[in-house]
Order: sequence, then structure tokens, then C-alpha cells
Amino acid sequence: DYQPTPEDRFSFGLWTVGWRGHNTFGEAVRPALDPVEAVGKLSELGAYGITFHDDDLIPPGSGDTERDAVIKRFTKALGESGLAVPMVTTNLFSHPVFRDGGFTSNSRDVRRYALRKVMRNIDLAAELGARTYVCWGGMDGAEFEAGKNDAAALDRLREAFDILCDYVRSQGYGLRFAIEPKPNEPRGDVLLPTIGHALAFINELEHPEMVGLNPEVGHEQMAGLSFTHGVAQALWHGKLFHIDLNGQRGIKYDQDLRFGAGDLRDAFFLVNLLESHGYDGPRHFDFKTPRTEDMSGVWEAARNCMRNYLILKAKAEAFRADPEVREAMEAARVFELERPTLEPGESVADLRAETIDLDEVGRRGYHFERLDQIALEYLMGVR
Ligand code: 3MF
Ligand code: MG
Ligand code: MG
Ligand code: MG
Repeated sequence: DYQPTPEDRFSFGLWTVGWRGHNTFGEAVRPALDPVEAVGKLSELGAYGITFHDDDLIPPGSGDTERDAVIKRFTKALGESGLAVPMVTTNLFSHPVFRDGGFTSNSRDVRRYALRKVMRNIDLAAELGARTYVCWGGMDGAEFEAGKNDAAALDRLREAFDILCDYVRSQGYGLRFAIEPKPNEPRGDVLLPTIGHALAFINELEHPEMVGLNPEVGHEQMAGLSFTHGVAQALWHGKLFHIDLNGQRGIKYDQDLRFGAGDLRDAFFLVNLLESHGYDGPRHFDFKTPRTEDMSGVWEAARNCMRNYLILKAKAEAFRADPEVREAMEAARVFELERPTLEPGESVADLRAETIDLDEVGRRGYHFERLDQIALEYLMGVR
């Protein structure tokens, strides 16, 4: 009956169910959500984890005593509910000091403050047993080319990750970092706009093994890219440390619809990929319930993020197990791609001596239409 359990490893950001619906044009439409209530409600719905930015949990400007009290109360709620904190992240975007970014602000004092803010929250993340620390640098970007030296920004971003990796190592924390790419919003152009940019950047770090990705469905789709292909490449590099699941309809603002809304076809192939290619991290939802909804709609959406994932998982399993699919994949030569182009024992001389009948092979059809239609029929529920 698609009822989630903690074994499904579903997690939610505190800022997702807590989003009050304010946007560029409209003010908040929903009341503030007590983090303790979020913990209770999410565990009741069958989630296994909750994640947060420092400022989601601890009201900005809190003194040490107030901060300790908030953490104590939250930790108690976690203990009572059994909910885990698999990932933690930092808000380096809301406060006016971050208007030109965090790690790559032109202002050196802001960059130093950003690092302090992250380190303080890393200590809390480690204390709560988190394994992943996400870095979304959405305010790190530009509207004007002349105002930002991109090479220097990349130098400073690398410096920030090198410092943070050293810090985690020196403290002996079991944390890894996950970069979350996004093409734009809130900045006109954001640094590390796509999965590919972030993968290339990681190679330049002092500890590339400590840094991977937290790709988000809608972010890649905002760039017109296929999320499923992007995630497949992240997995291939061993860099899918975490994931933000949600829904998006095309190249427009970051919609953060519940998972399954938006591009349902891509959601099907994404779940199929995650469930068959060894991803064992949390299935984390980063969604925002549209402001038409009251709190009942928020919980409805949270429940349905998980429900849609489980429905798609069942459909993808049935699809993969179907002998007709197997046969259609054979006909489409899908498995032939797994065979090395030059097998052991074969030489380049063998390859060069070979001939091909270009007319004949050029007439070859690949039968992807049939295979895709079967997938679609699973998705539409007639198989
Ligand atoms: C913005 C996002 C962010 C990140 C978050 C986690 C506010 O589009 O997706 O949500 O996911 O900062 O690091
Ligand atoms: Mg987002
Ligand atoms: Mg989004
Ligand atoms: Mg996100």
C-alpha cells in the first residue's frame, strides 16, 4: 500500500515543510512551524530523517544559552521519534551580508564569517551523527561580468573546501561534503551551475575524495538538462553522496514541486536508476508546497513525495523484471554497449584490419520506440 517506513530512508529538509510561502511577490501565507512538531509529524508519516540549515533550527541572532536550549529540545524530540539527522547544511544566503555570496563574496570579511558559520554548524552536524554536509552556494554568483573575477572566485571556493576538509579531518568527524549545483536563482548566474561543472571542480581540490554531489531534480531541469543522465554520470564518478528530490516543469523559476509532480517520465527513470545502480544514501526531498495550500496541504505533499517514490519504485521493478522488456532491450542492443569495444587479447591491428558493410549496418534500426513505449505503459498503469 506504498506506506513508507524508515527502511526506505526518506528524509526531508526542515525548510521544506517549514516553508511559509513567501516569494518575490507575495508574503508568507502559513504560520511558522515548530521544528519539534516537524520531527513528530515526519516520523508519524514514515520518514527516517530530517535535515536543516543552521538558521532553520536556531533562530539567527540567538545567544549561546538560547542556542543550546534549542538544540537540547530538538535532540530530545529526535530521540523520542527515532528520526535521524543524515545531513546538515548552512544558510549562506538569507542575511544581507551574503548579498554577494558566502565563500566567494568579493568581501574578505564576509568570506571569513561564512567559514566560521559553516564550521560552527559542522560541529553540530557531527554531534548529531550526520554523514553528509551539503553546500549550496546559490548566492555565489553574479549578475554583471565586470564585477566578478571568475578565476578568483573559483580560487576562493577551492580554498574554502580545502579549509573545511582539513577542519573535518583534524576533528576526526565522519563527514563528507556534497556540493549542490544550480544554474541560476537567486543570482543571475550561479557558480558551479550544473553537475558537470561541480564534478570538474572537485578534481582541483586537495581532498577530492571527501567531496561529492547533492544534485537536485529541478536545478538540472532549470538548465534544460536531463536529471537522470546527470545523476547517472555522478554515480559513475562515485560522487552521488546525497540527492534532492522534487518536481519541476521546464526551464523556469525553481518550482520545488513535490516529487512526482513535474516531469513524471524523468522521475520514473530516475527512480529506476537509483534503485538499480547501487545508490544507498538518503532519498531526500527538497520541495516547497505551493502557497495556495494551508498546512494540511503541506503534510499531504510530504506524504505524497514518499508515496510517489514508492509507486515509481514498484513500477520500475516490474519494468526491469519483465521478460518482454529484457527482450526489447536485447533488440535495442542495450547490453551490447557493456561489451568493451576492444576486448582483452584483441589488438588495434585486429581492429584496423576489420571491415564493415556500411550500407548494411547503416540500415540498422535500434527499436528504442518499442522499448520506450513499454516503459510508458508501465508508467501509465496499463501493464
Ligand atoms: C535552493 C536549494 C537549497 C538547498 C539547501 C540545502 C534552500 O534551490 O535547493 O534549499 O537545497 O540549501 O543545502
Ligand atoms: Mg532548490
Ligand atoms: Mg528546486
Ligand atoms: Mg536543494
